[in-house]
Amino acid sequence: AKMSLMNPKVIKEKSNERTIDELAKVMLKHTMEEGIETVWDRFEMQQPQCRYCSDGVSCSRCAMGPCRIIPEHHRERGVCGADADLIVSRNLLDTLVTGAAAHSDHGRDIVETLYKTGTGEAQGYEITDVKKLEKIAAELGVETKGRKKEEIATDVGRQLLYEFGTFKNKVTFADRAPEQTKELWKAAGIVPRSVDREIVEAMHRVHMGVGANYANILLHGLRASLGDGWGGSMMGTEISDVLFGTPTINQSQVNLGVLKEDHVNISLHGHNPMLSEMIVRAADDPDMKDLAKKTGAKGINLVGLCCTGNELLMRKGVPMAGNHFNQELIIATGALEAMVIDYQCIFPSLPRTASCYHTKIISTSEKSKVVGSYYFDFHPENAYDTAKAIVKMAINNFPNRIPERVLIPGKPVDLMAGFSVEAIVEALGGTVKPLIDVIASGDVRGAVGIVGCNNPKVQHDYGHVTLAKELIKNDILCVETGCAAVACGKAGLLMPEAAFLAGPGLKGVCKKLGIPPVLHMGSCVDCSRILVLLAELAKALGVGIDQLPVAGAAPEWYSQKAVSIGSYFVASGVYTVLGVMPKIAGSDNVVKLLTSGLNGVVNASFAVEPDPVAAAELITKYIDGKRKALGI
Ligand code: XCC
Repeated sequence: AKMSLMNPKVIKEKSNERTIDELAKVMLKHTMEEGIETVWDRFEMQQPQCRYCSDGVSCSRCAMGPCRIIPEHHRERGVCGADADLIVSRNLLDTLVTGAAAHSDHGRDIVETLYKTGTGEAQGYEITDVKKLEKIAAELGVETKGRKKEEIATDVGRQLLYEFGTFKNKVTFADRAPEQTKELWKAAGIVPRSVDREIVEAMHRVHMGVGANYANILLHGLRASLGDGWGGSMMGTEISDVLFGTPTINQSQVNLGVLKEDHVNISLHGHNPMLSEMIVRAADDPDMKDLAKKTGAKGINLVGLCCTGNELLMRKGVPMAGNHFNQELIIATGALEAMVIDYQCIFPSLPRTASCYHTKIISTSEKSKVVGSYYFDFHPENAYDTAKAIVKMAINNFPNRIPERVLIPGKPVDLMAGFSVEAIVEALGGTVKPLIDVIASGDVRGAVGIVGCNNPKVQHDYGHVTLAKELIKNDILCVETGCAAVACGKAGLLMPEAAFLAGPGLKGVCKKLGIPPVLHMGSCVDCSRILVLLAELAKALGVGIDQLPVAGAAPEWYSQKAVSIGSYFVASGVYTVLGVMPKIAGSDNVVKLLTSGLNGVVNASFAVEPDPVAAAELITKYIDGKRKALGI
């Protein structure tokens, strides 16, 4: 029965306005008809959003407040005396290090898993990429000769865990940056000393009566972001590669159509592959396959969502159900037996959505217990057994599916993924030189990293897909991570055939190498792969990262993690264009510093441009300027 009181015409209009994902449109229409609330409905209900908070000039950090800056009413300072510049910069630093902490705590969980795999405490994990483990060991000064991989892993794990604290005062992977870039960091005083220290110091600085100079506060933000990008996130990426394998180019499928009507469908949602990889192994267990058949299903179908989905897609070719704003819609298909979550980007209201269906939400992290979910206490020590118990719960839920309520809205789209730096270099024949040659010849004008999320302030996927299409048209290669990559996957841009949309130079290069014009480089922590690629290109050319004809973009970002990513891009010398305005408009000084002042510090800055077509123009002009400066 149709529950909705909404007019069918309004429903149709809204589904078209909210997303460009064709299958999401079908599901949105369905949710509106059934009266199931989604992120777009909640966004509408929150309108109008507070102007003071939007501009960053409200402060509720201490008990003398809350305060707001309202110049027209002569409220120029908070009770403590902080002006708009200080309030905005403190709020921004807080946002940035929340993101840095999220990435880096994920990185630590992975490093700890490696350590416990080495000592034999972890259950079911293996060291898969020994070559990478040995390379990292050499960087850390860990002896490898004549030693077992488990011994090396224990020492590598321990050395990296030291880099979270204050004992070592060094983030080793930051040494991978070119000398010129490191010189800029030294001159600005933003060389990261450790992962956690910069985050904790940021929280100290935002306490009343500590940080009082907006520029000083923001510079520390850059340092903390470098500790994330070249530290916590890079550890997350590199050690996940060691444990689960470095991605190689593969083909898979994407969108809500990856669900299978006759299978037990399990979606893996969140970020950390230490859980999702183990579910993949458990679902392959013959006992589980037999059990699935006994319940009448043809098999078990694992699908990804958000970044843990990206991790599985990159390494295992596991099909991807969608990005951030597909998470409620997949439940509304009525075909999902379980959604297994770890942490980050998971709507706390998912159990409410699931209560309209048979779907079980299964939480697994003590950091992310969700009211209304089934909780499994997942740790490296009990990983395989717990993963099996989770898969079993999902299988046993298959008979509870109500066939009349199943709506799988269409067919999946093919995509190519797995473009780790190693895979890219291999596709190029063993060095980055061919890439430098085509950039020098002008066939490829430059490269842009498009990253980040979905945000109801932007039509779902429109920002990512439009920006990528405009850039490739201008012969600019796109590399992507996170929900941006999934958006472009759904739009068909991650297939070599999409080269017909590219300019003549890029089209030729794609055809020759058999690659798409938009390369999927992984999850959000894998933005660190983009840093490594940039460092290799800059070193091969003998320049700093800031001199390369490259840029970054986050057209639909929402997360604090995206603020950290944008900041470490800029701090590493990459001009970065945001599609959603951060909460800084209340301070002209902060806006000026971030959009131009930083050019005098790290030779790069931020820009904000909500229109992706205009953003592509800005970026193309910037890249042409960099080409000219290099004399190419
Ligand atoms: Fe989350 Fe990583 Fe943003 Fe997507 S891109 S909404 S952070 S899942 Ni990472």
